[in-house]
Amino acid sequence: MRSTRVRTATLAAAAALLAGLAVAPTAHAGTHRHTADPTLGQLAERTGRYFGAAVDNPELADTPYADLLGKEFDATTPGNGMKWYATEPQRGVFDFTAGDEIVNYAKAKGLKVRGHNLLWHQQLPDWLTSGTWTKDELRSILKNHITHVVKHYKGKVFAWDVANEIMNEDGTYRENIFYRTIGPSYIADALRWAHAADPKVKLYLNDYNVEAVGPKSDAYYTLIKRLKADHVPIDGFGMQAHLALQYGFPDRMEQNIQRFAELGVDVAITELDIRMILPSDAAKLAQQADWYSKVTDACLAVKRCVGITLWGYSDRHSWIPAVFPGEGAALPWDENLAHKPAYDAIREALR
Ligand code: 9MR
Repeated sequence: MRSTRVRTATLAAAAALLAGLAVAPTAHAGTHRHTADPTLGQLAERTGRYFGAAVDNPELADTPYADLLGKEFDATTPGNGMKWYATEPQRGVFDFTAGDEIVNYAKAKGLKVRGHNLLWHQQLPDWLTSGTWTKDELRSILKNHITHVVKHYKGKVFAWDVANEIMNEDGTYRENIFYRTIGPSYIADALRWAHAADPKVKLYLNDYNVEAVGPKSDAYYTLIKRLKADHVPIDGFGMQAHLALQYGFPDRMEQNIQRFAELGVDVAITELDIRMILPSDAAKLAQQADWYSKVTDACLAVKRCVGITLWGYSDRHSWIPAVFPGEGAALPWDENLAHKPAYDAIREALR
């Protein structure tokens, strides 16, 4: 796969030279790219994939940031705008303001949208977490939520993270409110309800620390295999890929992507960022660049790896410093929206 791409690129360059055309230089300083250079989105499209970046609603007011996101990428994910606390703040009362704002922005910029997410143990509304529910009540609450949200975004999102972060590190089920009250059947039910509301949208399970082969990804492998055998609608597995230099590159990532593809589901890299212990320096930025290209290569090596989404794209807006004090610098653009080495590394990998 790799050597084919390299060969194709070499042939294209040779053909361009024979035709007397100048081959555009590939190195870029800052954000000043030659206007004819393809964007990350365009480079990914040439491989049949997308390259996206998540965006949170307040960031849309940062005009230079939102403009660059709209130019460079061909897909986006709302960082928070479609989560349960935002979409159903009171029981049975739906509010699509935040999600719609992102969908409208994406439409104006020509980006496609990944829906994120229909159920998660975090960012649930208080009415849901503080209530005491019977199994039947919670099933009906979950069904109603999924049905309303998926119907509202029908035709507007191409995929949904239906169930987010439902496994523990050791591969056991996370004891979230749905598991505790309903049992593990809530997962298949959620997928079936989402499919009933929009039969065309791609339905994913999504989690972090599943990029390597290990107990957590094994649990998803077993679960998806069983869901498939039971004819439950499941289309994809999302690897968030919140990586950190100090923990090492995920073991056998390409093989891991490949084994899910062989189960008959798509794989997407859904929330990629690669943090480091601050301050950053040239060596860490070089290692980060190498990792960004390794993740891109791993996705490109598997036909069913359909796209990559960064969790934001610049260190100006990133969830990391607030959650991991002393860590950050995780994205391919810096606070001033200038390219870091990771940016060129991703371009090279996509070519
Ligand atoms: O980026 C999101 C941040 O703004 C929120 O405060 C946070 C709440 O936990 O969620 C962040 O996004 C998460 C995503 O929805 C699921 N995977 C982990 C992401 C980073 O925490």
